[in-house]
Amino acid sequence: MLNRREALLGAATAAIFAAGTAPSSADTAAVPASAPDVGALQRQKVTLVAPPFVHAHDQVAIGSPRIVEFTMTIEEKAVVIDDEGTELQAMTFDGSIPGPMMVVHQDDYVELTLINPDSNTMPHNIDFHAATGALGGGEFTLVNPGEQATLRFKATRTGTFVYHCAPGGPMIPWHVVSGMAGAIMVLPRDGLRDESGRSLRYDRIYYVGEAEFYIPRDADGAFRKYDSAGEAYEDTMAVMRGLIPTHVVFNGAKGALTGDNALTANVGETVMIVHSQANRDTRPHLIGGHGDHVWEEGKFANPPAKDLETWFIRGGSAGAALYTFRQPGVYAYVNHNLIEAVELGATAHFVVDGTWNDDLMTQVSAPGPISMN
Ligand SMILES: [Cu+2]
Repeated sequence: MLNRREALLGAATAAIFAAGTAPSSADTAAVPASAPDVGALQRQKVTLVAPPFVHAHDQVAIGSPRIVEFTMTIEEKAVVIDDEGTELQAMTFDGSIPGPMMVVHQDDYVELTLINPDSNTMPHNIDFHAATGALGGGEFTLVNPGEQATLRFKATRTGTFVYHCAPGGPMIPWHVVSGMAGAIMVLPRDGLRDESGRSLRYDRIYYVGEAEFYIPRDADGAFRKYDSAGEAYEDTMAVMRGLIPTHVVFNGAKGALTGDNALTANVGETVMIVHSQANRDTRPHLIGGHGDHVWEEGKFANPPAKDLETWFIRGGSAGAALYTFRQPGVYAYVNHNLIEAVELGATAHFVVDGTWNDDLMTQVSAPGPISMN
């Protein structure tokens, strides 16, 4: 029997299956006690949208648990990750970094078809932290170029969870820091609740996927460009082993969520921000605002923390924060390691419309000469 560590160290998939950690479909059929009667369940096909946006969904579930069908296509491609034209030989779920966010309700079944077109060069898979068993689904979804696989798992636990590619050994961190991570949110069937059990709702939801990149430099210190991910592999691994990223960004590139791409809201609206980091710790902070209700670990079974100034997202997890904007203006939403925010790229902007509240803040006197009396 292989354990997770052996699998992470690069055991061949064939060996994993041979060791019997995961039953074949034939085995499953022979164990009716654990086989779900999903044939009777309603099916819902959801088309995913690129972050920071999230597909339309109900906050309170309508009806009984269903099978929610998603499809993601893996794309290996070069992407520009800053305003200096630096290139990452990226690997992506559905073409975006992070991959698209999925939303279901507790006890729904997630049915994901993962497509690896033959234009790609590498095997990929998906490990859902929301799922139970078989390396989070990684064992059932390892697809070579030209293949697809479909995984179904029951979303038994509520919360926001990371998913990421985990094809074995050093491929695992390399694929993750090349862009292959995203998030899924499993809502309680009756919606979100505060610490006293009162219902909470959001008017808007945004998905901020933080990622860090390790771009090799040439002898002159300039970022190197490569023709393919494979060609970049060895140099990139050398930078990765130093653990100092060259870029720490939200949604795939420095500036991806600022300027024309800023997130928007109105005064009085409650915004849900889901923030994931698949590989490294981070600490979101909304400059000039707060986290009214924050599930740092992203797990809705636990009561939310209140009035947070900065919250902590553990590497390998996704957290969720609710904030009702009280003032108009431009808010920076940052990783409050400010070096990472300002120098390495981890900054987003919220542009908020509405009427200024003088009671909350006012400029009593504008900057001027120092008065000596
Ligand atoms: Cu991959």
